[in-house]
Amino acid sequence: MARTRFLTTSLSFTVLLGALVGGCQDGKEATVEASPPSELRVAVEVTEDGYRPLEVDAKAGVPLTMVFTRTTDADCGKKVVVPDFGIERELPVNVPVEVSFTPEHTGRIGFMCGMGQMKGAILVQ
Ligand SMILES: [Cu+2]
Repeated sequence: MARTRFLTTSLSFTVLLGALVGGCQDGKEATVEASPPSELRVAVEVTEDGYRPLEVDAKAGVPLTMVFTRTTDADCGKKVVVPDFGIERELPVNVPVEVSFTPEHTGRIGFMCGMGQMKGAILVQ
C-alpha cells in the first residue's frame, strides 16, 4: 500500500517537475509533493515456526511500520517485543497489529516474542 502511494507520489512529482520546467508557475502542488514521502511497511506473520519473514529490511531515518499478524494460537507468539525501542505489543490471533518506529542508525535491531524464544531482526541500511 505504502509502496503504491510512493510510486504515485513520485510520478506526480515527475509530471509536476516537467510542468515547472515547461514554464507553469503554479507551484501549489509542488510544495505539497516536494517532501520525500518515505515510509516502509512490512507485513510479518507470526507462525508456529517463528516470524515470517525472519528478517526485515529498513532504512535509517525512514519510518518503519511492521504489521504483525499472529496466525497461530501457540502462546509463544502472543507478544512481540522490540527492546531497543521499548516496544511491547500483545498480538491477538489473526488481528494485524502495527508496530511503528524510525530506526535512526544502520545496523541490526532485534525483535522477539515475550519469552525471547522466537527471534527476528530488522536490518537497517
Ligand atoms: Cu515465546
